[in-house]
Amino acid sequence: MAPRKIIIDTDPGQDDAVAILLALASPEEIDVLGITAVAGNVPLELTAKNARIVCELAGHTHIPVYAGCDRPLNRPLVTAEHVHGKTGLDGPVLPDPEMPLADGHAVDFIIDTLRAHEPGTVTLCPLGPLTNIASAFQKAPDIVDRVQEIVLMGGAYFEVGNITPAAEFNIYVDPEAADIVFKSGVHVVVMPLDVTHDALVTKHRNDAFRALDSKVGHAVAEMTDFFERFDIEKYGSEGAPLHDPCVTAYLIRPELFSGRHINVQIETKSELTMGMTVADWWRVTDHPPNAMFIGEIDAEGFFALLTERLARL
Ligand SMILES: [Ca+2]
Repeated sequence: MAPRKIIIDTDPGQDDAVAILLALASPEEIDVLGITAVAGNVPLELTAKNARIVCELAGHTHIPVYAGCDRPLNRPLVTAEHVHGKTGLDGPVLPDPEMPLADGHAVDFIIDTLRAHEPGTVTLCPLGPLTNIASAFQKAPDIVDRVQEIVLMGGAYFEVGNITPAAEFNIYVDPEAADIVFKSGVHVVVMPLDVTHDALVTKHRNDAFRALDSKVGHAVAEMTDFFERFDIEKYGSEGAPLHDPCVTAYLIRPELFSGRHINVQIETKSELTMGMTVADWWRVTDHPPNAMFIGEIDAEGFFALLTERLARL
């Protein structure tokens, strides 16, 4: 089978970095057409820089990286330096990128790419707030039907929230954008906290990254070392959840994941529960399904895949 063509929309972020590395290490399954940066974990200037740092770390300097929206559709930006550090990629010492940003706006790249390819052949992989994707859908409604699928990290049902008691960070930062995406009619595969909180980098798993004894292996080990401190303090878990790599792992080995095809809606009105992903897990309404909401991951298989692929870089 030909590799699946994707655009990675991202706000790196240590876990975004690992998601990108996994994609770039997997050319049999994934063809990365481009990377679009969005404001999220840290401001746009840093996410656009970090995306290029990651491409250079992987030795894939030919991948075009575009800067996109620097703030949510209609609210101020909320960032997460408390998790990811001041740079967004705290942990390893990595050189500033030499590769330039690609010319043009990320939103136009998304639009042009979807128009240039056969309908149903390009998948969007958002790993941050959905601002770029929603902006593209608003600016060029003709592209919506051309999207093969959206596979995203965001939301939560049983785990509820990580930035507020009710909301997961990516959705909370730009709930209006998320609302547009979930109502777009494009089939969405959702990797919520319910799943990513089972993808924990335990000491044993982090040692496996370090044991690769490569530039990439050490960098990934140091990145997870850094943001693990936050999660261990907060949740008392045995390691940091690797949220975003669940998206790229799904494209390679969907059988590692299982979920339910259900209706998912986004809260955009209530201040108390703003950005909540209201997932009809128990199918108590007759709202039509719009998403495959993932509930379980084979964590051992996931980390085996990740370690095996990172070894190639
Ligand atoms: Ca992210």
